[in-house]
Amino acid sequence: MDLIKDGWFTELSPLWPGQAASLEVEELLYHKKSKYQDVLVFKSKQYGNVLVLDGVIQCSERDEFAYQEMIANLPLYSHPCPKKVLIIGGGDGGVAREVARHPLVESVVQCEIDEDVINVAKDFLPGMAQGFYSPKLTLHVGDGFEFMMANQDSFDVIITDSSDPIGPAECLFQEPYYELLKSSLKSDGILCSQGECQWLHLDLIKEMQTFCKKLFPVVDYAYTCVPSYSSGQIGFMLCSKDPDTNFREPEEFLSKEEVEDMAFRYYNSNIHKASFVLPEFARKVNVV
Ligand code: SPD
Repeated sequence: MDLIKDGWFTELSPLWPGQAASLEVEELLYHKKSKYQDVLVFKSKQYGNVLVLDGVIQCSERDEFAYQEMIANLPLYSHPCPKKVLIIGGGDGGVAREVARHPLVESVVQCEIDEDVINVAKDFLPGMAQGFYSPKLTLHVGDGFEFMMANQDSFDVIITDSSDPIGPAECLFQEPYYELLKSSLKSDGILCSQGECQWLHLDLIKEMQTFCKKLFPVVDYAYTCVPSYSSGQIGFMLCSKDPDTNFREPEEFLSKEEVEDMAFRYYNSNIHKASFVLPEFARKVNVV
């Protein structure tokens, strides 16, 4: 299938039947099959460089911060002392960039299976790939399941920055994966995972919340707005092993000056709190 036709990239997927968004392409920068997936990078007319895996947009330079700041900082600011963090996936480096600059984080381990994505990000998405150069980061190219099985009771926070639940990432949206996340977290650990879109995947979100509730005393769901993602929105599943966690009240409320010092472009403490308030159509079918 031609991903780029007549100068436009169109994002077609069975995950959003009957709809597709397009971005106008200025230049094709990279297109190859890695060992795991089809990897495409193009320079768009309005969204900067765009990374596409198996035909689905993963990030654009224009709006990536709305995703990376939220998936990283919602769990980090919900934990009293997030010293040791594991990132599963996140091959573009944007989540590592966000986690590494949190003042309380001492070490970050990232486990990404596809080395080609890491290299493509270093070449074409330097603003995101800066995460890979943090002295706090240890990068492990390999399978997240195997890594966590070998590293039990180890992390304060685990972030899963995955692609969508079709193909290689499907298992990351299922109960056995969450059981493994639980056993890799310390006794008061917190996880935050890419949690799909309320407009597209409410049934999946509800199913995930149901098994998460069996595993964790505290489960919640937040979302952010990302124009380049299908339906413009994406959510996060958050779970804590500590029954006293309240995701809706950040451990630290940042002043305007602190937000400016951190150079956040999306995250602040009010949006942290507000991101858990769901529209009625979603709230009423969710179990949290
Ligand atoms: N529908 C697209 C979901 C992509 C989620 N992962 C994004 C990776 C950004 N670091």
